[in-house]
Amino acid sequence: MQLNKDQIRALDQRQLDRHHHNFTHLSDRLAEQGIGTDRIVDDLAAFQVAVPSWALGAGGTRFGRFSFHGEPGNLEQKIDDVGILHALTQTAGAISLHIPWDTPTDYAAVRERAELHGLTFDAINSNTFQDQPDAEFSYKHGSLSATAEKSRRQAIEHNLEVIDIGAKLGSKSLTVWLADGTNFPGQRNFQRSLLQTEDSLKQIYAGMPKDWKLFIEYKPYEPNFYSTVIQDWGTSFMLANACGDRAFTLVDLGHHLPNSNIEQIVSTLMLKGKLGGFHFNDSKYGDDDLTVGSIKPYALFLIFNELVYGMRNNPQNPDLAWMIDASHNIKDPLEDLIQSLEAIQEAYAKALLIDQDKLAAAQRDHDVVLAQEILQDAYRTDVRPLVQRARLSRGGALDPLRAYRSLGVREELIRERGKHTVATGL
Ligand code: AFD
Ligand code: MN
Ligand code: MN
Repeated sequence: MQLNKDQIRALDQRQLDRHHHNFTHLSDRLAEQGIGTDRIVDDLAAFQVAVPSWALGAGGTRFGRFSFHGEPGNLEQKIDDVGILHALTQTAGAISLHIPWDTPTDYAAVRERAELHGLTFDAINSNTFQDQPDAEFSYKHGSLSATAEKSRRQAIEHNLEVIDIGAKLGSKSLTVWLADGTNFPGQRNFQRSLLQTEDSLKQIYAGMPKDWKLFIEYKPYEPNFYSTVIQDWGTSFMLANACGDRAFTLVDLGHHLPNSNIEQIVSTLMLKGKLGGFHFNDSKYGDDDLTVGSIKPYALFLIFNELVYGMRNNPQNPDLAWMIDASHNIKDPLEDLIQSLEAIQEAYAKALLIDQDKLAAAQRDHDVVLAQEILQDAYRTDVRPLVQRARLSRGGALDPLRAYRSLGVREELIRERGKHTVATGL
């Protein structure tokens, strides 16, 4: 299924006057504060987020999975789903694949399909947290950190193969999320695990094409509950430094212990030129993978404030790879992703409203109250007309969720694919 711009434009026709009215009202108000909207709208329109291939079906928990009808049953259909998201939101211009779940059979066909939807292939992900049916050696006791040399070798080879697959599709980066760790004290030697991991990552790094980047994710617990080898940003940062200039830390919003100051982590990494990518989601307790902005929208805004600051002031940090990493147990995955994309755009728009010069002056004057007012004034602004204008400028829908429903997208997908297809993924 593919949506075209005429369908979307026709649908929006009746809402256009209202949008123009709201936009003019907001830009007049912002103009009074000396804030121009043109640049903000351009920045928003240029902002593209990759959608993970593993978030297009129903997720699940260890207790069960409630299937969602019309799920994509193969890679081509996953690309179609992201194409639908991109047509509506104009901010999902890339897909992030996970191997072996998404190993292509026909590369030319897969590339062509992506081009048709205007999509590129973002960071590609390896999987050494599951044993594959045809695997010779098990990851039960670790993969890149494994004491067993054969498991470790197999995990390194897998990552090298993933790089080859990504290169054929035009990806330019590899994301490694390492589940390795232990469940009980004494189970393994911490130092040995870390050294093995560093050595494995260096071998993977050496196998990347020279224009590729390596992103190293961290996470404090799960699936292991006593220790995780790459447990925090410091460990990831240390490993990225050990690998080289093209290795970076990847921040996943759900991979922190409760109440961690993620915006400060972002700020430190950008100062050091080592923030490579971002996985957006939201969380109440742990790696909950909930819809972006559904639990802590103010924290998301504060994170974007640091991202905007870093993008303006830290040329030592490369352009970031923006990705969503969420999972959907009870929502239509595409609706959930539309909500996530909207929340990301809103938080970014609000951060762009912050008057950085005024904030710096308030900080210099130790005017704590004014500094808070500056942040919260931006946060309280309803920026939706700006986000809508950015979408409109690229041919997207004024209200993507409403468009998705009135175009009957899910119904059409069920008609095409049937009720019982199951997407591979988490
Ligand atoms: C799991 C991990 C991590 C990773 C994703 C894909 O927690 O977030 O990015 O799998 O490998 O969700
Ligand atoms: Mn992640
Ligand atoms: Mn996660």
